[in-house]
Amino acid sequence: MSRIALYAGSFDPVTNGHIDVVRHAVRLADKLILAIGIHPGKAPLFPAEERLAMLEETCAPLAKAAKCEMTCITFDGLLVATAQKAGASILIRGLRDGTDFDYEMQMVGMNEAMAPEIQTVFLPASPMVRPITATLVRQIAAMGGDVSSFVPASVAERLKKRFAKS
Ligand code: COD
Repeated sequence: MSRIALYAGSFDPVTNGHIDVVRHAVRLADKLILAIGIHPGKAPLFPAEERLAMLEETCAPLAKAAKCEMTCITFDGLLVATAQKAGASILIRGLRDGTDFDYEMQMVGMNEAMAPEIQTVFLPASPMVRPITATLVRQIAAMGGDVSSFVPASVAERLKKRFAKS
């Protein structure tokens, strides 16, 4: 039986923290779905198509190396409904600290009540990427700071271009 896992996030933009999670997830699943959540009321820095492109270009090599099939999608609405529709039996979540843990435990409880057949798996952040958040990366890039330690080079380049325009 093929093991399908889904890892959802805003990925605005994908960071080395997200990539660390993907690096571990591709070893657990036969197929990994990277799902970008679209919030109708929230204006992202990067449009969904660009976030998809960044996920594809940075994560596909990891999936290939682990012989894991990988697809990137966007979704709105419920995470568990998206997982069910995609045939995923595992929800991957990254854990950085106690704040993540408290929030994630609430989500697990609610998601499990709605979809008991789907198992959430927490992957602990590696020490080097633990402090990274996409929010801080956007903030640093907006102020002209160097984000090259926090995101892949191609993403740093897109951030530079994005803020050069504004
Ligand atoms: N190290 C390790 N993990 C990390 C790091 C890092 N440095 N940075 C982020 N992560 C992990 C996060 O802990 C999270 O697990 C995941 O990566 C995604 O992070 P983000 O910040 O990109 O995205 P979130 O946490 O804002 O989640 C966006 C979703 C779209 C997934 C979320 O809003 C959602 O689940 N929406 C669906 C609505 C729904 O189903 N609601 C009911 C829930 S009970």
